[in-house]
Amino acid sequence: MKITGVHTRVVRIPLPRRIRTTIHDIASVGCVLLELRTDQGLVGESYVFTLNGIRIRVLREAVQGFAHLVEGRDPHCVNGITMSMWDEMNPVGHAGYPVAAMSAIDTACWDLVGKAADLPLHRIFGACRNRIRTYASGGLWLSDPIGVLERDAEDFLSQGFRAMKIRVGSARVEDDIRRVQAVRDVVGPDIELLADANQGLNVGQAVRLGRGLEALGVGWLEEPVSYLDLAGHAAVRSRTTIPVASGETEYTRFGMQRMLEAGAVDILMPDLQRIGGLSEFRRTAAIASVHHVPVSSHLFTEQSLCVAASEPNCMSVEHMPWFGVLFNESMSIRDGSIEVPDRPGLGFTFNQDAVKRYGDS
Ligand code: SMN
Ligand code: MG
Repeated sequence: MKITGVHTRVVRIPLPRRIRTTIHDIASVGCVLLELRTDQGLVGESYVFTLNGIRIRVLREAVQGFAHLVEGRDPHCVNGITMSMWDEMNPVGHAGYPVAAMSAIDTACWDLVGKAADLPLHRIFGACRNRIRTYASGGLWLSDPIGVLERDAEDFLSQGFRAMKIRVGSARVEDDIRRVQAVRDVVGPDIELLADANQGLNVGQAVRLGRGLEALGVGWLEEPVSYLDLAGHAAVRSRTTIPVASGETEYTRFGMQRMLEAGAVDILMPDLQRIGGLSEFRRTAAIASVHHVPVSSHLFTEQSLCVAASEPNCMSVEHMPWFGVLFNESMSIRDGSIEVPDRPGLGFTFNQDAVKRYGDS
């Protein structure tokens, strides 16, 4: 099988409401949808995105810019293809747009490998489960008043979730505690609550908040401080007993390795786009396993199910509903878990009506 064309389209998906975290202000997501076409008629699909569609044309160009390393090659040689991209991006560095572009191509190659074999990717990788625990992440925003938090929490329960994540990082720690307490009151003691500070705190604040959250049975404190402050992460870990989750902002297995070696995390959170694709995600899970650290995927819910179902130390996937409108297939959530689809490849294909509807170019 040979890849004959690298095709990209841009879509912009508006969010149900504008949201804020400590560092984000988001009204929409802009996606570059990638199609790798082949001489066999099979199409490999993947996407990468930017918040609010910022510099989306740069991202598209980054993907298209690798076309000459992809066209004419067999997607089964995915390691060879990613090696050439890795070498070529060396002058600009192994982070940012080039890694995102590599991620899109690597993931779409794997989609083709699965489709060519008529097998779901988790079975090609070596399956270890067919359901994976998830938590609801598309709500409980820092910009929401308590009434909205309470309504979101109820909605999540009615959708079948048994875990959910709230964004924290209010100006006063007491306000965060009150907000988490309000959600705890709605969901009761048996639902897992997680908290994400999006790097908005310093170590002292994070320690105070972490101790308060522990008392409310919160399962992890995510990105308590800057992702660059590995010593700060480690300090929060040593001064609290709440597990620290982080990793979404780092790039490639080398970035993950630095976090692990610094003792920065209890839970590692690779993001498919920033890690560099499914190949690099699998390597990262293996490296984390050497450190006895579990992995929980960041965003890219549909695309991460295959690794979550084949990497033994993957404990959960984040459920973000933003991108679901792009696909013909939807995820089934029951009793707090997502069923891993048995369809070939990634198991999710772009819905052409949605692509047209949200099309930006
Ligand atoms: C997050 C992701 C995307 C937008 C805002 C916040 C967050 C997460 O860090 O973990 O989902
Ligand atoms: Mg996060």
